[in-house]
Amino acid sequence: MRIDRAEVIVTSPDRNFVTLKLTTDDGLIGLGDATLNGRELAVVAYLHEHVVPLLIGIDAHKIEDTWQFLYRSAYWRRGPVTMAAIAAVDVALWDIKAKAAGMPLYQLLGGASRTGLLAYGHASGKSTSELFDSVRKHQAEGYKAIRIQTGVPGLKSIYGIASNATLEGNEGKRYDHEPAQRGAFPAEEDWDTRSYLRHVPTVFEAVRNEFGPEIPLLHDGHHRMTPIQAAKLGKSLEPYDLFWLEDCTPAENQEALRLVRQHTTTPLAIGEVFNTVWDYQQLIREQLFDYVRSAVTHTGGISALKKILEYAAQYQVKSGMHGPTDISPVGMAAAMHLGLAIHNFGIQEYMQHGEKTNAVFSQSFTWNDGMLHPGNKPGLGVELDVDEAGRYPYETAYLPYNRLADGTVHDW
Ligand code: CS2
Ligand code: MG
Repeated sequence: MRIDRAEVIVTSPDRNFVTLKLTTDDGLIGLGDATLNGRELAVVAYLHEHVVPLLIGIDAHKIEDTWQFLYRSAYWRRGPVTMAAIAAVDVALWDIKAKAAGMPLYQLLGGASRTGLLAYGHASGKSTSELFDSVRKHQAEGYKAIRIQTGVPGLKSIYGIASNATLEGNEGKRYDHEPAQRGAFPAEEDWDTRSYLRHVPTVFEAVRNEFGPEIPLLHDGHHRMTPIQAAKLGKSLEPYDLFWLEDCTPAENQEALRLVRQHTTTPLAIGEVFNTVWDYQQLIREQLFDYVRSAVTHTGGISALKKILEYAAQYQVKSGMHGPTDISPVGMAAAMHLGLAIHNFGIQEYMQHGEKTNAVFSQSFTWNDGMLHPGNKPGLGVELDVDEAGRYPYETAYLPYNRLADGTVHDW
């Protein structure tokens, strides 16, 4: 079974997605997600120019060998563009192998270790009452675990809160807090860490008072704090029993979490911007965190993320795979198959894709009572409608960025 055709499909139904489609000589199709939010075309070029020509004629069954060949023969290692491109090939080959076996992919990864995947959604609001409405809305949709992001007094627009978010204005519509906004330049947001640190614990107190002690609550610091500020936040949130505090410091510096860890028992999650096991080496070995945030899409695929998670398992670190809307339905399906199979599954992030996206990608997963399941179709269980995809050409889009009151650029 050899690779006969390799196509890179770019589509922008609700947002930009990059998909690799591999076809074998006996007609099996494999899909892989290569979407790198805000830098999509860099991965398209990497695939088009340097990977697709190498794939034609290879044995589609050789997943590990192809991974090692693409990683090592490039000489230049790691990095989000390279690893997203390799991920797309890896996932497409797993899709093909599982279809050839006539099995859902999780069966080839060891079989199901659980009946479904606990998923969390994103509640948010500029004010506490908007936030409460959003929590209730998520509970009504079945979510059993909820991320809490809130506006901060004095700041106009910040991460996790849609800038035009009013529930009234968006009734019935799920607003996407993760837009790489369509336009030729990144939108500017404002930031003030002291105001944030004062405000967030009061919000969690209010949420616990309203919704009780049971519901797992999460929060994303989105890389904005210094280690000592993060330590202070972790400590001040301890009474509210968070499931996790995510990306409390900029992720590049693994050592920063040592200091945070010394001061707080609030569980920590990090790694959505990481792309190899080396980004986690110290974190895992020293048990400086609790949840691996990497997505299959950005970490070299199922083969590579499975190895990271197996290493993490030896240190009681669990999975918390990234699942915003910029992970395509193909990337989400890969995450669900992997999450179902591994022993150390923690939780799966699940923001729902819009209707246009779901029309481009038909999917077999189920969402029942707060739990995800990838479904039992052979392969990943996702099909791409190329004609429908063709209706939505790529649109330039950038993630926002931050400035402090004096104009200094800050982490977003
Ligand atoms: C976020 C991401 O889901 C999350 O936890 O941090 O949505 C992130 O902002 C986007 O994926 C950036 O592309
Ligand atoms: Mg995050």
